[in-house]
Amino acid sequence: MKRLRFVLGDQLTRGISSLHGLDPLRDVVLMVEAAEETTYVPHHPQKIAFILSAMRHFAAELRAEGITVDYVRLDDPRAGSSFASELAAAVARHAPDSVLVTEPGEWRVYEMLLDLRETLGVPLTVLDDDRFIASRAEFAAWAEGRKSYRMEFFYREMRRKTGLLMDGDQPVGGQWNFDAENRKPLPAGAALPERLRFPPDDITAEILALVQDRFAGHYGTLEGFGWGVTRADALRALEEFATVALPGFGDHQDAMKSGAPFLFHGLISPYLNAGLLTPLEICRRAEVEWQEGRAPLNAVEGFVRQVLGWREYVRGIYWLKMPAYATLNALEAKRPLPEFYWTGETDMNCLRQCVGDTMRHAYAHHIQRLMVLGNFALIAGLDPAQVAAWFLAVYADAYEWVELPNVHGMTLFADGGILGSKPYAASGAYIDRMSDYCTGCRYDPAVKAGEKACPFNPLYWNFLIENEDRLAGNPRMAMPYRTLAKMTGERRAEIVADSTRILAGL
Ligand code: FAD
Ligand code: DLZ
Ligand code: SF4
Repeated sequence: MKRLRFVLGDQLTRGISSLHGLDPLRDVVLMVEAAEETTYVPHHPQKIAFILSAMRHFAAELRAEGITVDYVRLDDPRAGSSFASELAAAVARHAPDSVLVTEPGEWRVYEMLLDLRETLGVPLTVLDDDRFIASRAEFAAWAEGRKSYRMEFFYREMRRKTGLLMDGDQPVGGQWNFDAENRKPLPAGAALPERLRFPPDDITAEILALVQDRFAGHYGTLEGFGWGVTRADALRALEEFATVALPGFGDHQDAMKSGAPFLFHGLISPYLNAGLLTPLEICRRAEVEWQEGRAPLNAVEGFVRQVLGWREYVRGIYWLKMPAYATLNALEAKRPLPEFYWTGETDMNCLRQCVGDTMRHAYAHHIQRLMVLGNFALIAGLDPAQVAAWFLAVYADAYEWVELPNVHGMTLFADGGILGSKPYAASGAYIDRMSDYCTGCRYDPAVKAGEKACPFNPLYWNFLIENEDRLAGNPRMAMPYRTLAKMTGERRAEIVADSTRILAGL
């Protein structure tokens, strides 16, 4: 029985289900650098370089084991343009008895595989992706019959299932969640850890030249590319995070600082999402740091909650609600994405800093994404589809299964509350409290109206005014709506006038 095993660019795990039971004497592994995948959104060049280099390294590791890998390069003259055309061509080349592939991370690719089943001429089996802690079926069973889904309850199930940070059936430390301790700003002059970056080897250097040649027009710079591209690199990055940054991860998880996007964050999402690390192993590694007394519980629980809770939860929501989820727009937001998301050219320093970090590193940490880039998109009423396309393009870790629920659910409330219970809207005061951005800004977060006012201030209240019918009844929005109700008609008119001027200037 000869099997063709198709491995996608975010499935670079030796234990992936499509490689189970591989027979090196008969089977062929197919990997494809596909033009369509590199261009379906204008990916950041560092994202393309990371994926292609990691793919080439993984293929080399498989070959070193004696496995036959049919690897189609982007610059290969025989290369077609898409997964579909390359898979069909590979079936013609190898005449396998069947094709195996692990379920992909994007609906678009999943549909393509289902369509191919009809036309490929050999049986194609789509296998579960067992790298996730909860399978799609398990999440669907958890969601079944619930009036609302909330991450916190799902997370507790995952803690019980894995035994992570558990003492019998109770959470260690007597509490499931230490989030309240994880909101401290960075003290002035705080020492930050130097973070590990990886100098390109020969394979990566070749890829960087290819990407520079083909994708120079894409947003973002290749200069200073420092991502690891192998499992060994990713394990080094994990060790560095666990020993150097994890102890500070909890306290300063929400802090932001000019020119310092990495702070105490993991910098591991590209590795995790591409398969170079698995979620369970990184949670267990973090747990050891707490068990050995080297990292506090609020840091380790905070980290584990992101991976075991949020990451699994958003994936569950994605597969439960797609394909309709991509078209939801509960707040009927329609404004086009402003050009400054692509250029960084804006007087709002927080946005300039976060777009700049994104362009330089294909990375920004969670609060930069949620409370600056995302918050502005929410309160300015930007079109969710355009915002989602931007987030999918610009980060090295972006795949639709994780990006879309974060954008449509967590950030823009475009899903009307499927993923979270309220929109994370905030005024300039939040950004001022959690960052040093406002000191370098031409606007003032303490000024509420007029030309000098931080644009986030009027836009925040304008957002509440514009969405009063939709949001005023939400119990978690009661406090701001009570404040809004106390405002005079003149103050409301001033907010609307300032917001109209700001939005017209976008
Ligand atoms: P850390 O801060 O060190 O967190 C550890 C890990 O927890 C991350 O590596 C990640 O795997 C996981 N995690 C944390 N928060 C989330 C979350 N909300 N959803 C899923 N996993 C989470 N993450 C992606 O992996 N890909 C994306 O395309 C993506 N798009 C996002 C878009 C928006 C608008 C927002 C608000 C968040 C998005 N996130 C995305 C989640 C989060 O911002 C990144 O996972 C995180 O910044 C990655 O950096 P890190 O590895 O240093 O994370
Ligand atoms: C994002 C991406 C890019 C840029 N290039 C490739 C590629 O050339 N080959 C490949 O197999 N995968 C690539 N990917 C990832 C896919 O676009 C897609 O997101 C995942 O395969 C979905 O699971
Ligand atoms: Fe951003 Fe407003 Fe602060 Fe300027 S003043 S950095 S626009 S929050």
